[in-house]
Amino acid sequence: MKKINNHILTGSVSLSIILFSALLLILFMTAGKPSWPDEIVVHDPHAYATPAGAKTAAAFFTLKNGTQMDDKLISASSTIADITEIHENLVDPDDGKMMMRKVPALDVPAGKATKLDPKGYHIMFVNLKEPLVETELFKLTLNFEKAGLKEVDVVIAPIGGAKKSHKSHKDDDGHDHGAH
Ligand SMILES: [Cu+2]
Repeated sequence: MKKINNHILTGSVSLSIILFSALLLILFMTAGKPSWPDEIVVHDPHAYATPAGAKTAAAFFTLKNGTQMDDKLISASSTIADITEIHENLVDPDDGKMMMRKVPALDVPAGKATKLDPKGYHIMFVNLKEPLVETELFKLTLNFEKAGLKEVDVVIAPIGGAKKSHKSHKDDDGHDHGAH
Protein backbone atom coordinates (compact mmCIF):
# COMPACT_ATOMS: atom_id res chain seq x y z
CA MET A 1 0.00 0.00 0.00
CA LYS A 2 2.73 2.40 0.94
CA LYS A 3 4.63 1.55 -2.21
CA ILE A 4 1.64 2.31 -4.43
CA ASN A 5 1.12 5.69 -2.74
CA ASN A 6 4.75 6.59 -3.33
CA HIS A 7 4.40 5.64 -6.95
CA ILE A 8 1.31 7.80 -7.43
CA LEU A 9 2.98 10.72 -5.67
CA THR A 10 6.10 10.46 -7.84
CA GLY A 11 3.94 10.34 -10.94
CA SER A 12 1.99 13.47 -10.11
CA VAL A 13 5.16 15.36 -9.17
CA SER A 14 6.68 14.45 -12.53
CA LEU A 15 3.55 15.63 -14.31
CA SER A 16 3.66 18.92 -12.39
CA ILE A 17 7.29 19.43 -13.34
CA ILE A 18 6.51 18.77 -17.01
CA LEU A 19 3.56 21.21 -16.99
CA PHE A 20 5.57 23.82 -15.12
CA SER A 21 8.48 23.47 -17.55
CA ALA A 22 6.13 23.82 -20.50
CA LEU A 23 4.67 26.96 -18.96
CA LEU A 24 8.14 28.41 -18.40
CA LEU A 25 9.08 27.59 -21.98
CA ILE A 26 5.98 29.39 -23.30
CA LEU A 27 6.71 32.42 -21.11
CA PHE A 28 10.32 32.43 -22.25
CA MET A 29 9.37 32.20 -25.93
CA THR A 30 6.88 35.06 -25.75
CA ALA A 31 8.90 37.32 -23.44
CA GLY A 32 10.18 40.48 -25.03
CA LYS A 33 8.13 40.15 -28.17
CA PRO A 34 5.71 43.04 -28.56
CA SER A 35 2.22 41.82 -29.38
CA TRP A 36 2.01 44.13 -32.37
CA PRO A 37 0.36 43.34 -35.68
CA ASP A 38 2.66 42.21 -38.49
CA GLU A 39 2.83 45.65 -40.08
CA ILE A 40 3.98 49.20 -39.43
CA VAL A 41 1.44 51.04 -37.29
CA VAL A 42 1.44 54.83 -37.21
CA HIS A 43 0.47 55.63 -33.63
CA ASP A 44 -1.01 58.98 -32.50
CA PRO A 45 -0.32 61.18 -35.55
CA HIS A 46 -0.73 64.79 -34.42
CA ALA A 47 0.24 68.36 -35.21
CA TYR A 48 -0.42 71.65 -33.47
CA ALA A 49 -2.71 74.44 -34.62
CA THR A 50 -0.82 77.34 -36.19
CA PRO A 51 -1.23 81.09 -35.64
CA ALA A 52 -2.53 83.15 -38.57
CA GLY A 53 0.20 83.80 -41.10
CA ALA A 54 2.42 80.92 -40.00
CA LYS A 55 4.26 79.36 -42.92
CA THR A 56 5.42 76.16 -41.30
CA ALA A 57 4.07 73.33 -39.14
CA ALA A 58 5.23 69.91 -38.01
CA ALA A 59 3.63 66.50 -37.43
CA PHE A 60 4.62 63.90 -34.84
CA PHE A 61 3.80 60.21 -34.26
CA THR A 62 5.29 56.88 -33.23
CA LEU A 63 6.02 54.18 -35.80
CA LYS A 64 5.59 50.67 -34.38
CA ASN A 65 7.23 48.17 -36.69
CA GLY A 66 5.67 44.77 -35.88
CA THR A 67 7.21 43.10 -38.94
CA GLN A 68 10.37 41.00 -39.08
CA MET A 69 12.01 43.49 -41.47
CA ASP A 70 13.88 46.70 -40.81
CA ASP A 71 12.27 49.42 -42.87
CA LYS A 72 12.82 53.09 -43.65
CA LEU A 73 10.55 56.08 -43.96
CA ILE A 74 11.83 57.56 -47.21
CA SER A 75 9.37 60.38 -47.89
CA ALA A 76 6.08 61.97 -46.90
CA SER A 77 3.49 63.98 -48.80
CA SER A 78 0.44 66.10 -48.04
CA THR A 79 -1.77 68.69 -49.68
CA ILE A 80 -1.62 71.21 -46.80
CA ALA A 81 1.72 72.72 -47.82
CA ASP A 82 3.97 73.12 -50.85
CA ILE A 83 6.74 71.09 -49.25
CA THR A 84 6.53 68.04 -46.95
CA GLU A 85 9.86 66.76 -45.66
CA ILE A 86 11.38 64.50 -43.00
CA HIS A 87 13.32 66.71 -40.56
CA GLU A 88 15.57 66.27 -37.58
CA ASN A 89 16.00 68.71 -34.69
CA LEU A 90 19.51 68.85 -33.35
CA VAL A 91 21.89 71.09 -31.48
CA ASP A 92 24.13 73.18 -33.71
CA PRO A 93 27.70 72.21 -32.71
CA ASP A 94 28.90 75.75 -33.53
CA ASP A 95 26.60 77.87 -31.34
CA GLY A 96 24.73 75.30 -29.21
CA LYS A 97 21.35 76.44 -30.51
CA MET A 98 18.61 74.14 -31.72
CA MET A 99 18.47 73.81 -35.47
CA MET A 100 16.77 71.50 -37.92
CA ARG A 101 17.76 69.84 -41.11
CA LYS A 102 16.16 67.71 -43.77
CA VAL A 103 17.06 64.02 -43.64
CA PRO A 104 16.85 61.67 -46.64
CA ALA A 105 15.33 58.78 -44.63
CA LEU A 106 14.43 57.66 -41.13
CA ASP A 107 15.28 54.14 -39.94
CA VAL A 108 12.30 52.11 -38.70
CA PRO A 109 13.87 48.97 -37.15
CA ALA A 110 11.90 45.72 -36.89
CA GLY A 111 10.20 45.14 -33.53
CA LYS A 112 10.94 48.67 -32.33
CA ALA A 113 9.02 51.89 -31.78
CA THR A 114 10.48 54.89 -33.58
CA LYS A 115 9.35 58.21 -32.13
CA LEU A 116 8.93 61.45 -33.99
CA ASP A 117 8.70 64.13 -31.31
CA PRO A 118 9.85 67.72 -30.71
CA LYS A 119 13.20 66.43 -29.42
CA GLY A 120 14.14 64.76 -32.65
CA TYR A 121 12.49 63.82 -35.90
CA HIS A 122 9.33 65.36 -37.32
CA ILE A 123 7.47 65.75 -40.58
CA MET A 124 7.91 69.36 -41.68
CA PHE A 125 5.42 71.33 -43.73
CA VAL A 126 6.80 74.41 -45.48
CA ASN A 127 4.65 77.08 -47.15
CA LEU A 128 1.39 76.14 -45.48
CA LYS A 129 -1.57 76.84 -47.75
CA GLU A 130 -3.81 77.70 -44.80
CA PRO A 131 -3.47 77.69 -41.00
CA LEU A 132 -3.92 74.40 -39.16
CA VAL A 133 -7.15 74.63 -37.17
CA GLU A 134 -7.63 72.86 -33.84
CA THR A 135 -9.73 69.65 -33.88
CA GLU A 136 -9.56 69.34 -37.66
CA LEU A 137 -7.76 66.51 -39.43
CA PHE A 138 -5.53 66.40 -42.46
CA LYS A 139 -4.22 63.55 -44.58
CA LEU A 140 -0.57 62.64 -44.52
CA THR A 141 0.90 59.95 -46.76
CA LEU A 142 4.01 58.18 -45.54
CA ASN A 143 6.20 56.28 -47.97
CA PHE A 144 8.17 53.35 -46.57
CA GLU A 145 10.94 51.61 -48.47
CA LYS A 146 9.40 48.14 -47.93
CA ALA A 147 5.89 48.68 -46.52
CA GLY A 148 5.01 51.18 -49.26
CA LEU A 149 2.47 53.97 -48.89
CA LYS A 150 0.41 54.51 -45.74
CA GLU A 151 -2.13 57.29 -45.44
CA VAL A 152 -2.97 58.57 -41.95
CA ASP A 153 -5.25 61.23 -40.47
CA VAL A 154 -3.26 63.76 -38.49
CA VAL A 155 -5.16 65.27 -35.55
CA ILE A 156 -4.62 69.00 -34.97
CA ALA A 157 -4.07 69.67 -31.27
CA PRO A 158 -4.58 73.07 -29.56
CA ILE A 159 -2.08 75.76 -30.44
CA GLY A 160 -0.81 75.92 -26.83
CA GLY A 161 0.22 72.29 -26.89
CA ALA A 162 3.54 72.89 -28.58
CA LYS A 163 4.43 75.81 -26.31
CA LYS A 164 3.42 73.95 -23.19
CA SER A 165 5.51 70.96 -24.15
CA HIS A 166 8.53 73.22 -24.56
CA LYS A 167 8.07 75.07 -21.27
CA SER A 168 6.95 72.38 -18.87
CA HIS A 169 8.52 69.47 -20.74
CA LYS A 170 5.15 67.79 -20.73
CA ASP A 171 2.35 67.68 -23.22
CA ASP A 172 -1.32 66.99 -22.78
CA ASP A 173 -0.99 63.25 -22.59
CA GLY A 174 1.56 63.55 -19.80
CA HIS A 175 4.49 62.12 -21.69
CA ASP A 176 7.83 63.74 -21.17
CA HIS A 177 8.97 65.23 -24.42
CA GLY A 178 12.01 66.97 -23.01
CA ALA A 179 13.28 70.48 -23.42
CA HIS A 180 13.99 72.25 -26.65
CU1 LIG B 1 11.60 70.95 -39.38
